[in-house]
Amino acid sequence: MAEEQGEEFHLHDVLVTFKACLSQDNELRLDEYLRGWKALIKFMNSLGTVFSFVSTDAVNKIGILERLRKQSGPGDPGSMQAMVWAELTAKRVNFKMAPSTDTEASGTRTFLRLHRALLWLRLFLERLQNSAPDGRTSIMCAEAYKESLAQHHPWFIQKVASVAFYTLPSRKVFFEAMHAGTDDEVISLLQEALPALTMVYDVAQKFYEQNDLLDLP
Ligand code: 1PX
Repeated sequence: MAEEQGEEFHLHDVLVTFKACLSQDNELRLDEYLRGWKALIKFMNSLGTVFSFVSTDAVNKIGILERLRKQSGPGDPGSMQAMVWAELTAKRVNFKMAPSTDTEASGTRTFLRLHRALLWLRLFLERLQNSAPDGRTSIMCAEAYKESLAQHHPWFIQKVASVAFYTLPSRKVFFEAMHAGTDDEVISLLQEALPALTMVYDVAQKFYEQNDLLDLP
């Protein structure tokens, strides 16, 4: 389990947490997954308030999943797969309509929103890792967004997001904010973090695909 170091974001914490997400038989541990997301939000918040509309939604979704975790019984294995099966069995997953309140939202559709965002993160970090010192984070972020989350967002959110990307700090500031040492050290940590993120993403993607859950409203 990652011991978070004070209030500062450390890229290493995220790596450790996402590495701990999968059990040997590929059960995705929700508590670790949510801990990883919380560290990422901490990072995003350290970049400034322009991103508050993004972090408010992500924090809200983490909150929904945490509440469901607290409500689960003592025999619950705490995995994403167990949560989804339990909700499908109890007919708690709405295949037709988006929830009108947070309490109505199933864990299954809420997890899917974070899962889609994890693809954005993966594509963004891949670009960051391969970028030249003068690479523009706003472009990397926008390209990654276009290939992932944008496909699920309505037009006006896409517009707001595309404006917000221009306010992103430079690659240099980004690297410093990760608190992982020199540029080369940040890059080698990213090289280690990406396969861990990818494994977590792939396990969830396959599970949602096999169970026809990728388009939940
Ligand atoms: C080491 C680098 C770390 C960078 C960490 C950044 C963390 C990013 C977290 C992004 C979380 C986004 C969650 C979005 C979930 C979502 O798609 N929600 C929408 C749909 O929800 P609904 O319940 O209605 O079906 C909702 O409409 C969301 C709106 C908020 C806008 C989302 C714009 C996403 C842009 C992502 C890029 C973030 C750039 C941060 C750079 C650090």
